This record gives sequence, structure tokens and C-alpha cells, in this order.
Amino acid sequence: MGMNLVGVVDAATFDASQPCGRRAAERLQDCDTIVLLGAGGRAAWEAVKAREGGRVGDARHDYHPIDAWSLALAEQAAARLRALGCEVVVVLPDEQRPMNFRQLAEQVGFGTISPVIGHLLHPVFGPWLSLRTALLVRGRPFGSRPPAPLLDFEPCGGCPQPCRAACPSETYRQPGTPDLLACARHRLGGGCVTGCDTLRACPLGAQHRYAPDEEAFRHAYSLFRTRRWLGDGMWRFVPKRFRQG
Ligand code: B12
Repeated sequence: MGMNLVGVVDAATFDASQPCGRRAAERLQDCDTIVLLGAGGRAAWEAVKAREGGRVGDARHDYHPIDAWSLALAEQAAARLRALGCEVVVVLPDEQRPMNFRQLAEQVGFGTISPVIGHLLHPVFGPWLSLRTALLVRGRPFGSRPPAPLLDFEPCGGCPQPCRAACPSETYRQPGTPDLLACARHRLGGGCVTGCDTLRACPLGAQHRYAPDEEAFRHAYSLFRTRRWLGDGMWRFVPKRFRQG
């Protein structure tokens, strides 16, 4: 069904690594288990396309069929866990004050956060994966699951890092601290319309790169979010009494 990555970790251990406001127990009291669902490579897009009758429409700020599909599958999984007597809360990655999905993905063993570009890299899919939903579960239907980071998977160490040079906005000049604002400004100025050259340059998982229509859709959608981010960011510096609407 496209959700081809499933990972589980004990909630208390994950929470111990997170600051206030980002913890599972703040969303579900006495949460025991976190299940993370992810989509690697093209499978989710293919599943969604089949569902949409063979073609996904153009990106709009309120139209993201992969998000809708991910939520539907998460709700199905939640229903099955509830049938086992567990209380379950479904968490999306883009909540107001979100849980840190990249760190969660590392703890469940999906891959390693690149010390160069900050993206989570998977041993098979490389950078071509997205983290779709998390299920917070009261109960331990899968037993106890300590964190299982892939400690021996360090793909950027011996790599000539073509990803850094590939970025036209020099977002990754400083390894490990991407300049998101440089990326956002470049994109709002009309750059990188069809996808991200940095991800394309990563030698890992190249055969799992999203198909051009998927890449373009995801990138167009993330531009809406980037706009909103910059818009919201600017509002923060304007005293409330001067804001309109
Ligand atoms: C908000 C957000 C954004 C905002 C960030 C601006 C802001 N300040 O709000 C914007 C819209 C700019 C954005 C852009 C992108 N994002 Co984003 N983003 C998120 C989201 C929903 C929340 C991040 C957050 O607040 N975390 C909580 C705080 C405590 O942790 P933090 O590490 O300090 O958060 C910062 C970083 O996460 C950073 N950030 C956000 N996205 C990305 C992506 C990368 C690769 C890096 C290095 C950093 C980064 O911005 C956060 C706030 O400053 C996460 C999902 C999640 N819940 O984790 C996805 C997420 C991190 N983003 C993701 C992706 C793919 C992207 C883009 C590549 C999308 C695209 N095609 O353009 C770009 C990357 C830009 C770049 N040049 O590196 C993926 C990463 C997947 C992976 N394999 O690692 C995630 C996990 C979403 C997902 N569902 O898979 N993103």
C-alpha cells in the first residue's frame, strides 16, 4: 500500500531525548510505544496514483493526496491496535509544534541523519523517503523495543559529498547546519522548480529517486509550506496592533 517502512520504539526512551512540547507522553498520557510509518522510494506515489485514477493533480496548498493516503492507512492501523485493547493517537509530522520525526526515524532504525545535509538517509532508499505518520500507543503490542539506531551506517564519511556542491543556493556550505533561509529565498525567487539538486546528487539509493511527476509535485507543495513559513516568520516581528486581518 506504499507505506513500506515501519519502525517501533519505546516511548519513554524517545521522550527522554526530547525537549518539552515534543514528547509522545504530552500527546497521549502514559504512552508506551511509538510506531513510525514511512514511505521509501516510489511505492507510496504509485499507490496514490492508482487510487486517484492514474494521475495526481497539480499541487495546491490544500491538496496532498500522499498525506491523505498516509492518514487513512494510519487510521486503519490504529483501528487494528484499538481492537487489541490499546489506546492510540495518530500524530502527523506537520503539527503546530511537531514531534521531531527525523530523530524518531533514527531511533526506530530507518537510517542515519546525514551530518552533511541533515536529511535522514536510508541504507536502501538513500534520501528518497518521507516520514508519514506516527502512532502513539498505550500498551506494548510489540513487546519492549529499545532504540535501534544503525550505528554502523555512516554513509557520508567516505563520500566526496557531491550533494554540497550541487546546491545552487549554497544551503549546505556549512556541513550539518543547512541554511534553510538561503534555500527558501532561492526557491521563492523561482529556483529549483522541479526538485532538489542536492538530493539528486546523493549517490545513495539513486535508483529509488522519485519519478519526475512525484518529485515535481512534492517540491511544488513544499513551496506552499515555505511561503507560509516565511510569511508567518515575518508576522512574528510585527506587533499585533499593527497587523491587519
Ligand atoms: C516545518 C518543516 C519544514 C519547514 C522548516 C521551516 C520552519 N522553521 O518551520 C520548511 C517548509 C522550510 C521545510 C523544508 C523542507 N523539508 Co521539512 N519539515 C518540517 C517539519 C514538518 C517540522 C520540523 C520541525 O519543526 N521539527 C521540530 C524541531 C524541534 O526540530 P528541528 O530539527 O529543530 O526542526 C528544524 C529542522 O527540521 C528544519 N527542517 C525542516 N525540514 C528540513 C529538512 C531537512 C532535510 C533539514 C536538514 C532540516 C529541515 O526546520 C525545523 C525548524 O527550524 C518536519 C517533519 C517533522 N515533524 O520532523 C519536516 C521534514 C524534516 N522536512 C522534510 C523535507 C524532505 C523537507 C524538504 C527537503 C522538502 C522539499 N522538497 O523542499 C525541505 C528541505 C529544505 C532544505 N534545503 O533542507 C522531511 C525530511 C525527510 C528526511 N528524509 O530527512 C521531514 C521529516 C518531513 C517528512 N514528512 O518526511 N520543512
